[in-house]
Amino acid sequence: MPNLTDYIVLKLIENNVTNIFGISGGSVLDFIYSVNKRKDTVLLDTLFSEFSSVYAAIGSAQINYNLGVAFVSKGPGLTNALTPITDAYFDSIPLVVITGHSTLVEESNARINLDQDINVTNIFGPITKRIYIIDSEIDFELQINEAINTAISGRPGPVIIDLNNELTRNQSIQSDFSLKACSNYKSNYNFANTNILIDRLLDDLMLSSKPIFLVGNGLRISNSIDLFLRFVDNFSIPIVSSRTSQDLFPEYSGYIGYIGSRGTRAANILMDRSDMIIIIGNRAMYPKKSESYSKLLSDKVVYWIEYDVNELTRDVHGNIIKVNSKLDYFLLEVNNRLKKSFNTWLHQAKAIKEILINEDNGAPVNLMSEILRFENKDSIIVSDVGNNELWLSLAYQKASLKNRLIHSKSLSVMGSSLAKGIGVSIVHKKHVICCVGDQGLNSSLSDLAYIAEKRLNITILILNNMTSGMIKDRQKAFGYLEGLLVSKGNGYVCLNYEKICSSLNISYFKLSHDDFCMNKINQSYHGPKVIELLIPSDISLSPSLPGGNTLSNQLPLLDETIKIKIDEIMDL
Ligand SMILES: Cc1ncc(C[n+]2csc(CCOP(=O)(O)OP(=O)(O)O)c2C)c(N)n1
Repeated sequence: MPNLTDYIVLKLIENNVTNIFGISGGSVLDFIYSVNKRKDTVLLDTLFSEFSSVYAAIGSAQINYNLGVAFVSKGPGLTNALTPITDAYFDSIPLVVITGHSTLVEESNARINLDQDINVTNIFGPITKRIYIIDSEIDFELQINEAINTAISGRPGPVIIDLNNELTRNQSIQSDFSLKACSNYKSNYNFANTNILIDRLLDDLMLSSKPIFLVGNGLRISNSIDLFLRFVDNFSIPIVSSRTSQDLFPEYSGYIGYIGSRGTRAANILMDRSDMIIIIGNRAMYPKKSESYSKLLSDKVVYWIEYDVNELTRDVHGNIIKVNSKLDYFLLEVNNRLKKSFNTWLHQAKAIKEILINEDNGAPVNLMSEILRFENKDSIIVSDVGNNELWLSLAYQKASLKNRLIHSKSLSVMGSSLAKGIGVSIVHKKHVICCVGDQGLNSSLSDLAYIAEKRLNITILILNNMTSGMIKDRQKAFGYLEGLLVSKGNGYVCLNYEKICSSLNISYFKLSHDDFCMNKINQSYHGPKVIELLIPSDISLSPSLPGGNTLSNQLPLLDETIKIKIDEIMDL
């Protein structure tokens, strides 16, 4: 009969987990050896840090919409995992992190109660859906089932399973696999007022002539993309998204682009010109202090459809009407009851997108879009953080790519893309492109070494502007001109990636931002590859939005002839 950790592995396999990532330690040995017994079905991988291992598990979860699993040792192993666990919590990624303990760290006023250990609940409580500290075999199966169920159901997120080592060491405690009923995770969903508000929204839609959907990744998390697309065709309502959700439905012609201060012109202008906004699967996190967003929202009817009641407690702009509803329920209601179509407005939106398609580009976006097009159509693209991610978004839009694009969203962790890419590559087996800035790469060199050592089919596209570009831009905006700690000669260290690649036996190609010689790159190469794109340090981001400008007025301002064309389209 299987022992307790064997039982956990069985449950993970039942949930289609094929790869588990982590760093070994005394407190998780029983679990690891149980996984190894099932290596026909589920494999262990150990990256060079807990940070990277848990990010690999996150990547594996994001690509398959499946449960990600990681193991870390107690104490420092767990604290090293704090950033990726927080990331999974913010971005609703289903994740189980297994750890262990021999003695529980008590609460006291003392600074430390036990060497090499922490009070897990105090530190991780606020950034997990739940922590399961398992100290007894009574209800063990029930707790494991509930833990997995909690991670994947409702609004997904991370849970920690902290196993008592005496319990898992004791091989005589076994599970009979009588699959005890899972206790269902209780969602925060509550129907109060939902129907009244949907009635009101439908009334407002009848009065509206230019409604727009603003969507976000919640559509993906709730598995509602197809449903949404099916209905949206009936509604004829144009769609814009948050930047990090730009890959939700690249094939759909009614998708205009992503909004924001660094958003695409067409999406921003359409938002400005709309008279009603329906926010769906998106967190509506507009800074209350932002003049631009206040101007945008103040003359419109705005509904925010959100599943998680806790999310709705956030203080938002006064115009936003909060509707607590499941997305599928909301979409079905609107689909069944809306007796109006917005075809003219949808045509106007598409025409505006058409004439603005080339307004958001420039160096290095044009070359990036060529490189991305040149690489495999099926590649999964993983983004890092910094100016490079904003260029990547523009390049993705310019090249009309349809690839899956994984962004670092709410927590925006610099240097997380390579580890996530490793998780995607190992689980998904497809070619991965990790797009990263030089500072981001410097902080994930151990992941580069791992990719090289494992000969993973990953291309690393380095946007090397020899500076921490986003922070340098911020310094300038604050009036600090020196480039302290962010540019060469000012404390910032630039590495020679060509030499690093050569020593790691990674295929290496260099292009400068005005060098469109794509045939320098060995396209068919299967294995670790670096493309270093050299970008002058002083190229800054475009378009931008100075504080207070309406979203339509990004800089550089549009040519008068284009503005006139937009007005003509809107008058049709
Ligand atoms: C772990 C972490 N540390 C610091 C930051 C703050 N940060 C955001 S962007 C950035 C600069 C990134 O520089 P680089 O990777 O060279 O990209 P670039 O902006 O030049 O494209 C920093 C330090 C962060 N997001 N995450």
